[in-house]
Amino acid sequence: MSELYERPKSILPNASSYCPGCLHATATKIIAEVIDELGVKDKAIYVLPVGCSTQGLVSWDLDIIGSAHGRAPAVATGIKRCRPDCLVFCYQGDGDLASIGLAEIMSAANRGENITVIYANNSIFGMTGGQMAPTTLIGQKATTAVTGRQLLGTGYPLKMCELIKELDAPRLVVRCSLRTPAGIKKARASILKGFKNQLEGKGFSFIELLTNCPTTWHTDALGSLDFMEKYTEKYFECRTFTDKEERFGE
Ligand SMILES: Cc1ncc(C[n+]2csc(CCOP(=O)(O)OP(=O)(O)O)c2C)c(N)n1
Ligand code: SF4
Ligand SMILES: [Mg+2]
Repeated sequence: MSELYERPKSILPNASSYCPGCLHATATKIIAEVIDELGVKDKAIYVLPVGCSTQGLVSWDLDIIGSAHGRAPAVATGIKRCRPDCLVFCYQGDGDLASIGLAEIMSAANRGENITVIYANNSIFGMTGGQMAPTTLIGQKATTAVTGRQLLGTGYPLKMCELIKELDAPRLVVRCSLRTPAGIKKARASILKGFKNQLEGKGFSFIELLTNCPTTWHTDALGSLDFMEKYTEKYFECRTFTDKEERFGE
């Protein structure tokens, strides 16, 4: 094993407790790889949200601070303003960021805070057992939408990149899918760019990662990848929405 794979320094040797096939684990790994590549392990601070991404607590060998549900961008704002030398990032799910935390993410993005937000969109409240999220697809089943989400009464699934790209302040707004190796490579490069933007003082970066939840989607790992290809990626377009080189405010 060790000949084939070297564990990133920013990852703890603990076994991950994500469900089998969960792409949160892939995101955890590439974020750690990027932190290693930039050599910023000792000054990285992860702002912990609520949801399955809290597994970062036992996965990353980083400084970590908890925040109330959805409030991670506000907490990250405070930390970054006090400790501008640190790399401050959020890794939030769609229930956390696009539902209860919608005000915090939009406000932090609009202020052009010099932080990096990585957003794992699996179109469901995973940790709590599969309730409908703002991102749940039309027709997708959830415990609170047993026959599938209906347009009338719940509206369209929220597209966070498309909302945030309308603001003038963000420097980077990009959506990638972790379904394929090419998508993972693009996601890794985007996270690297988002962290570099922060280290160079450029301002707010938002990287959305399309992920899965085999457990609450009631499928196996491969079935969840099929679902992503057939449905998730058809609705949530993977592309770069904003990529500005200049610093916000200059
Ligand atoms: C104030 C508050 N409301 C509700 C909850 C319950 N809760 C825990 S995780 C979660 C949803 C997380 O979903 P998401 O952000 O999509 O993350 P995922 O688990 O899907 O990765 C909710 C509603 C809570 N912990 N605190
Ligand atoms: S419940 Fe879903 S999102 Fe959470 S660890 Fe399991 S598969 Fe991943
Ligand atoms: Mg989710």
